[in-house]
Amino acid sequence: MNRLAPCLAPCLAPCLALFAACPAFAAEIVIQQVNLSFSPSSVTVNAGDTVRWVRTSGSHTVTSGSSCTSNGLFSGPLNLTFTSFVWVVPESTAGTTVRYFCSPHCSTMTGTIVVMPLAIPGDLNGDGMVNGADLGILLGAWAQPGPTDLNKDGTTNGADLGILLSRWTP
Ligand SMILES: [Ca+2]
Ligand SMILES: [Ca+2]
Ligand SMILES: [Cu+2]
Repeated sequence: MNRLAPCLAPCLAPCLALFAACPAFAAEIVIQQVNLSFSPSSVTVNAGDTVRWVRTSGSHTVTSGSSCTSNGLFSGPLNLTFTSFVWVVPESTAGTTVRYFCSPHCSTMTGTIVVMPLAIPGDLNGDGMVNGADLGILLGAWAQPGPTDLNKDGTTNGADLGILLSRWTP
């Protein structure tokens, strides 16, 4: 541990700088156009992720909306000139399902993007709200380590209760 110490400061500084730039650990999700379909046709992403559609043949579009009707969220060509299309998932879509289609083949060439809800500190059961259910989980794990130890000090105690209450869903 002591031998590592001299390395920690110089090593951590660039890491922390990177984390600041990308706090959500954004991922890139690749969807391929395969003949007259998108593959995979359904993906699950987080806000801040990048979705990249990649053309393999033909002339298509990537257009948000359903029933051949654009909803204006995104739209771009996927053809010989534009071989990929990129959409960065905005926070405004968190907790929703985004549907899209290819304009020329819109009756069958469709896909869905399930955007996970934003993580809320104190939402221990992941239902998007901080309420009595989460309080019960926290109290049930009192004086124990684990996910209820919200401030990561090694035990579940009053500090964690305070964090949970400060995030209480109105
Ligand atoms: Ca909850
Ligand atoms: Ca704690
Ligand atoms: Cu198409």
